[in-house]
Amino acid sequence: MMKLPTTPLLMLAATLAALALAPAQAQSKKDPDPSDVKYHAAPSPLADVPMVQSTNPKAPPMTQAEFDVARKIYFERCAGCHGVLRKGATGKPLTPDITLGKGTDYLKVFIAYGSPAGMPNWQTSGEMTEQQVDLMARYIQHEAPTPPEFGMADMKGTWKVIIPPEQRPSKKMNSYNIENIFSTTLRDTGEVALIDGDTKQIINIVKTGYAVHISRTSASGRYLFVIGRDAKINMIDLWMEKPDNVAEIRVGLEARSVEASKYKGYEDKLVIAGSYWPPQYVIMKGDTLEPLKIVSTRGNTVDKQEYHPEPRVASIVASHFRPEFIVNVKETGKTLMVDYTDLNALKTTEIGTARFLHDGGWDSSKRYFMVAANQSNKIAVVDAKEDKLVQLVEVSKIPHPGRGANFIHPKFGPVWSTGHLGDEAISLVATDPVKHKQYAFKEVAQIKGQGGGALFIKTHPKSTHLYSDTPLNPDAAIAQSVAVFDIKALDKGYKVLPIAEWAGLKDDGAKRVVQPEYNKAGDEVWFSVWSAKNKESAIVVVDDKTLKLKTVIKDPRLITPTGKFNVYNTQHDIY
Ligand code: DHE
Repeated sequence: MMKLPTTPLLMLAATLAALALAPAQAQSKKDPDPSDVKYHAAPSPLADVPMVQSTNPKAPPMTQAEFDVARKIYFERCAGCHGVLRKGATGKPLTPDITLGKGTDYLKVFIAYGSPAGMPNWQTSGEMTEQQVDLMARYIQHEAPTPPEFGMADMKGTWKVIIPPEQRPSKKMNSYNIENIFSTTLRDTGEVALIDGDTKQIINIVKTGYAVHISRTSASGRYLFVIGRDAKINMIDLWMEKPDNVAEIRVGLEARSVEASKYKGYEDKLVIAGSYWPPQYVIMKGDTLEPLKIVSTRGNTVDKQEYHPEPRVASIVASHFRPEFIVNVKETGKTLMVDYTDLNALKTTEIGTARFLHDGGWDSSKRYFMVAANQSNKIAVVDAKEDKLVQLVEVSKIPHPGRGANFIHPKFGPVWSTGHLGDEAISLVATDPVKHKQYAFKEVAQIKGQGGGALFIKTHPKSTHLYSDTPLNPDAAIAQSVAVFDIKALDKGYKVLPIAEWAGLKDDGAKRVVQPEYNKAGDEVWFSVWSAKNKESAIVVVDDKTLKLKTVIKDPRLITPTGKFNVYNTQHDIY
């Protein structure tokens, strides 16, 4: 049984916190959503990085051992929302100038009981003990320890060319249809599974970084680049008899994004990766990952023009219109158009968009990049031809598109769509400024999905279906199924496909259904059924025409599958 606070102050504050959590206190569009908070509260690899203890004499004392335990908990549970330096990110700032004034008792209540503004109830949910809550309340009154920087020497120290370019095959040495391979994230094992999209067999399980995040391809489709949360990049050559790693490097201590140059004349020439810590991006050679240029993203926010010491690099895409990478900087709300023609005289167009940039994708013409500023409830539309901001489109609560989904709407013409973490809305944003000028870059319609907790939405130019997952919805039935719409009759609502049930898993894991991904032909859709590391997971393949189950891929090696990246669709930005 959970012990309740005993001091009168704690009891009063607990009552207030409990009252504040009552349903009558409706959440505003601005409040963080609980499912979003859990989503950001994933462990950071910085938990195991040694840091210097910096004590504040005014704060309650802590021993070095206590400080180390608290620091680990902070990076495992809190840094995703409050930031590495506790200056605030999607969560509130927790620097001593703020926390010391509140005092230990007050802070303990907030940590234990949470708040209506989205702070999880760490103690009453059983995720932290009373002692741990006390430790954290004291810890956040001391100065935040700073993790080390990660510069060129550190990168070069981790850089390995496993097979040099001249020793690699000069032609494809296998009989796989490599354009239909799915690079599948095995989140908790630090691996990707390369799955043959034609035979549904696993080609290889490749060792990568910790808690792999995404895979992207080189412009030619020959190389795959996989980035782990620990900022390790693995470069996989799909021409090898058995595709495997040919180079690797660490570009920081924590990261999420990687991309390769796609502009004509620069195919397979350069790779870029963006880090959460240190806040920077690095441009590398496309055939070896040799680091060439590191650029810090520290700077001033777009709105209040205040200095932010850790603006993380979120999504990155390669422009098809210019020799540029489009780098989205989260906390400052800036989209950087990085011209890679001369790395020594780097030209960057800095576009002020909106704070909390996260994920996004191209419109169907690949001229406009649509990026979600998730806590700002906006989609920023960036014109990659003119290098300017076209529009900030107000959408619903916490848009989360993945790369989004493009289709032709009977009235509004080409639209790009996104689901939301915070509610059931699916927003359609019109993207044709020529033939449908009156609608262009407006939210022209909202349709209703199954509920909040949506992460990814997908369709394909050859399909008439639109799929929306909801893996973070608190209702298990919703988290374990997907909604599918007929694009030609959106007003008719959706059909529910019971994907997790179709997987027929032997135990009662979380079975969250996550990230629809099409095969190359655009006639089947793959879903991950994501359970804990010690439970069975699977990949369910649906026939896109009939919406019937086609195959279930099960294998003891398919542990915690999440994102899947079809080589052809990723290479050509088809979604
Ligand atoms: Fe992601 C994309 C960051 C949690 C699966 N994720 C992205 C991108 C960013 C990001 C910046 C865009 C990369 C790009 O396009 O260049 N993700 C984060 C986080 O900061 C967050 C919220 C918390 C964390 O600690 O990492 C987070 N992400 C998750 C998950 O929990 C997911 C569901 C499961 C997992 O594998 O960890 C997850 N994120 C994904 C996937 C994509 C992604 C599958 C790519 C989607 C695509 O279709 O391109």
